[in-house]
Amino acid sequence: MNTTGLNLEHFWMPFTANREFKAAPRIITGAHGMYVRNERGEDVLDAMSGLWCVNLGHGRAEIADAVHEALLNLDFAPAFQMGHPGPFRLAERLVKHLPPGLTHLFFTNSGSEGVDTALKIALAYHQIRGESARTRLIGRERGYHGVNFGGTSVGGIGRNRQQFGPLLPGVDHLPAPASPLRFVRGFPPADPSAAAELERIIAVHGARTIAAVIVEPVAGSGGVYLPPEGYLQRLREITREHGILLILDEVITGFGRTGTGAFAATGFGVDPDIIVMAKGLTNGAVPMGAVAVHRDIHRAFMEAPPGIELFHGYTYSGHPVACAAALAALDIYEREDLFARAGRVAPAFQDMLFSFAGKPGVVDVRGIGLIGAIELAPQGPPGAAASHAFSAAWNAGVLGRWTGDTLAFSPPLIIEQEHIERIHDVFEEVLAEQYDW
Ligand code: PXG
Ligand code: PLP
Repeated sequence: MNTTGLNLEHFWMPFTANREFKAAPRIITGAHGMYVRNERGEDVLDAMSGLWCVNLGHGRAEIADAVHEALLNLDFAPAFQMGHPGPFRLAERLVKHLPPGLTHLFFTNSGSEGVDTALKIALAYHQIRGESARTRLIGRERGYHGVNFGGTSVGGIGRNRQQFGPLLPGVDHLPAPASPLRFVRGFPPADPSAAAELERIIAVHGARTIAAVIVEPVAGSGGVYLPPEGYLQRLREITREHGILLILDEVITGFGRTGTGAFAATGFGVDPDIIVMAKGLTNGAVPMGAVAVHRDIHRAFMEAPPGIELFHGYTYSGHPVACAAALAALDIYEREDLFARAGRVAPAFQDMLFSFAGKPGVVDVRGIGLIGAIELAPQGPPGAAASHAFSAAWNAGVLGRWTGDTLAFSPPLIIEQEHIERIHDVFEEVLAEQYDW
């Protein structure tokens, strides 16, 4: 792809320091398999699955063909009061990978829309059951739930909230579980006080004012933090006891990322009322999100008086092209047995990440499955250390990701040993230079 003469001025880039970027751009011009291509036409190993989404690797011809065919056969169909086969087929296929009770799907165009949809379903569910006082929503510090108003409100990353005024009223945040230990592979040891905070919030407001608790099984964007042993199960017990819905935001952890099956919910042994997914659903090829709800929630809506059950939906809910991409992606996940494969390659990937433990400048390593993080000692202002390492790695041929002083990794599930070694070698070189090893 020729980028000569590319005018960088007019596109306002998301979550980007636009001025710094445009002074020293990093342009991706193509991608295939485990690699993206830089402006010079060189392959750069994608250790991030793009943005945690290209779980099958880039350039899957099957997805491209399915999208092409869908565009020619049915480019668009109205989603309200009309149907087409795509979302019915896709919903049926997804149910097979979800925890047993989650039997109905609502389609959106992104994780952010998925989160706001899930929150609205939770509020409406209580209302139709005559519990309209249940309006409070509870998120968690360090949580990321996208950027729409609901997700921003329950999100717990300060910088993502502070520009936008009062946000939704009636939102509380659980504290982020804090592990006293560093370099813990997998789940940190149990910390009963973390989930007990939910009981404190319930005592303050009264359970009958609380609609839902939303958490990521593994906090991704906030820096890859795993739940302590038993933490999610305890949140489940408390929410169930008090009639509060538990929403798991699996936008990152879904589709094999944690190496414990299709979703973290089943792998981690927690039984949510609602799961939000996106990203790996279409392998990132076409924007799409989805909200899976428990049959009891769905049934409550279907038992309401006749008429529209939920006053919510997007022009592009269940878009035929997105459905085609998702169905093709599911074919590949299943045929190549990639959810299981992620579990098999995970130990080698985690070995590689944890080989950095104890090196100067490395203050923590965290991870499970094919998600992980290396937290660096600050150098200058917050974020400077990890952004420097990220840029140096990009220049040396590996695409990672940084958030705060943490480097994040989330490679495609098709990763092989040679790629694991390449990630290791590049980051060893970069960090050795940066921290004078
Ligand atoms: N929930 C979670 C848990 C997410 O990780 C969203 C919702 C929102 O999805 P959309 O499709 O609206 O972006 C996400 C998205 C990063 C990064 O590197 C993370 C996300 C998106 C972009 C960058 O931290 N997560
Ligand atoms: N704004 C206006 C004026 C609209 O008519 C619509 C949809 O019809 C929207 C926003 C929402 O767009 P979407 O359904 O793509 O989310």
